[in-house]
Amino acid sequence: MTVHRCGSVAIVGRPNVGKSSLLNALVGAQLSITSRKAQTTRHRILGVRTTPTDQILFVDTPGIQHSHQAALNRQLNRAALSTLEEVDAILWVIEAFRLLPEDEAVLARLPAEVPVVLALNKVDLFKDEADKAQSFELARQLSARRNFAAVVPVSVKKSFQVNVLASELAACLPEGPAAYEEDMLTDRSVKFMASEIIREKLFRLLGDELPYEATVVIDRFIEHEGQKPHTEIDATIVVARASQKPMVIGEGGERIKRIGSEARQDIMRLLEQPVRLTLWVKVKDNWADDEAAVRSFGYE
Ligand SMILES: Nc1nc2c(ncn2[C@@H]2O[C@H](COP(=O)(O)OP(=O)(O)OP(=O)(O)O)[C@@H](O)[C@H]2O)c(=O)[nH]1
Ligand SMILES: [Mg+2]
Repeated sequence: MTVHRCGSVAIVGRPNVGKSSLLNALVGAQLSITSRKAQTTRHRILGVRTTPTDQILFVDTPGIQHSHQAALNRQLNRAALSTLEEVDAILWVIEAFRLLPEDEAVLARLPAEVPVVLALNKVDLFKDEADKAQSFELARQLSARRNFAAVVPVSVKKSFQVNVLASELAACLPEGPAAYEEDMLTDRSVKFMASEIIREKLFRLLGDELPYEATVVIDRFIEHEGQKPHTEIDATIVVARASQKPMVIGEGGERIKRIGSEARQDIMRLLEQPVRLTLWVKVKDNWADDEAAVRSFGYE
């Protein structure tokens, strides 16, 4: 008889290595937003993967980083690091082709007593055999420094070895029954998911122009039932400085319109009903530096 396993896995790594992309691939749903910008993830996101033999409770975390010392950053690091002590296993993600000082800092913080699976992500970016050999050498050197439960090269982009990674992680978990219903994917509310989708569009459409402190607050979220069910959402994009407001709005309001229409499409898909979305832009001076403001936006 095969055993059933269930437990939690924290996904950690420096910013931008593909942690949230990997979570979405492992769970098979867009639960955690992703973008080219570092520090896209700001909250712990739970994603549940259920198979007949196991259930893995993945916790996506903000990228651990040390270059900025603003209050927002301290909160993000705290969120990521405190998760490490509470889980049954850790998935440490790096880019397959390089190890930066920030990766080293993460390695140094992995608790000794928790099993760690190392994922070498983005192997689709290898240009030739030499790149591959270099990555193999990197994996060998890291394995000499820490006894990993497994080392798995993966590519989220090419869907390469994502299932192999899941099996390796499941093998690290304790025996036990499933903690959640089979169809449960996350513990986050639809309201939270809606605000995250808007933030993703903001990050993706403004790219490097927008400082990373921008955030989204849902002011109103009303689910109308009856003959024509639909959801009405008012949301405010909060930027740190007055000069950032025109960037978000764009010429003739073209930017904010695009953010709104792309976000609305995704939220409609999530809620499976029509959505009316109204966006506002507000300036809040230096909120990323202010502990009280960071807390009031829900980053704890
Ligand atoms: N080429 C390639 N790009 C990838 C792969 N996985 C993720 N990416 C890209 O890497 C970027 C960062 O991905 P995220 O999933 O947001 O990274 P993250 O580690 O969650 O980043 P933070 O939340 O900022 O810490 C995005 O542009 C992804 O599309 C992959 O397998 N191959
Ligand atoms: Mg992320």
